[in-house]
Amino acid sequence: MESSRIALPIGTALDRFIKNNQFQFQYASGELSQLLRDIALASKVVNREINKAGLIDIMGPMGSQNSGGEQQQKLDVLANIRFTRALTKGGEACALISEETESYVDLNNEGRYVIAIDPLDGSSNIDVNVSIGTIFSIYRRVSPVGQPIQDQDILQCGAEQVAAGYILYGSSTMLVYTTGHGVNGFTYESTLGEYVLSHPDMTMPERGRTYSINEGSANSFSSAVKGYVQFCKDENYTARYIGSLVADFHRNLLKGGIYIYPATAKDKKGKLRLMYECNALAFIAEQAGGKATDGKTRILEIKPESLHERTPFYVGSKAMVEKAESFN
Ligand code: AHM
Ligand code: MG
Repeated sequence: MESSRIALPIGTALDRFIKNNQFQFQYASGELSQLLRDIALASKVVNREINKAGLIDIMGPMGSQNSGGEQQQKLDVLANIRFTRALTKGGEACALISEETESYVDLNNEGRYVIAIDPLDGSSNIDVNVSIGTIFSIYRRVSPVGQPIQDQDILQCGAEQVAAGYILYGSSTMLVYTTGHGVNGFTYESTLGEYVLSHPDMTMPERGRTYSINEGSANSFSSAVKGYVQFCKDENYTARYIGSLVADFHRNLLKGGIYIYPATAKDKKGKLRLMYECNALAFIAEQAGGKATDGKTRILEIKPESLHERTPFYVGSKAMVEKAESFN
């Protein structure tokens, strides 16, 4: 993994870090840097709103449904508005794919980037003060700038991502991202209003002793998944399942572990969305030395056929993902 030209110390502000590492990006135009800043800014606004949840009327169901027919929470909708607004004003993005909207949003034909985002992931945890997250992927558009957006711009493989990241609204708020040159984590310092470098060059342990899977659905797992879960128990692994993908992923990134959302008898492709949940985390996992597959195929090589496509998801420490795959 390449490190930055000048290794910046812990405590460096995100803006400075982005600027310092801009040279690594093959299109060193500053637009990607601006996009990352736009996303970071919107996340600060979302963070403020999450922290107010309970005090004002922003908790609970919205009374509407998202692209997957799931109940939208008020904060889901609010977060979607915040990110959409920041990316629209920024001008660098030509299209936005979001969990919250049925089709993509056409932003600005002059923009060079396509963004896929889950503005607020972990819906079931929003109302109960448990960690939630934002997940984003950034792609270069394929069609010429100035032309209307085409399918080839939208339905790109995860391997085409130029940057990806997540924000974890947890015991502290963190932004973790990669531009394909390693993974760096920033903690939000609320008194300064800045993300500061707290986790430089993050790497995922080769193996760990934690497995994360919703065992409540065990009756509908395949015999391969049941077999792997039994293996984890035989090895006395620890079970940890928050039910917020970003939080479960982040723990495994730091400490080693595996997260699985498998196909089930009811959901043949699992629950998670390829384009705005799995691809970003797969990119980060690989950049940190981990692995992400659908149980067989590398996530980043799956060619999406539709915006809200689902995929089984195995992600985490490389040796653990490979062990889980060996049961298939
Ligand atoms: P969401 O997009 O509706 O929030 O669903 C995604 C979430 C993930 O964060 C989490 O890992 C998973 O759904 C939990 O699902 P389940 O309750 O079925 O285990
Ligand atoms: Mg989600």
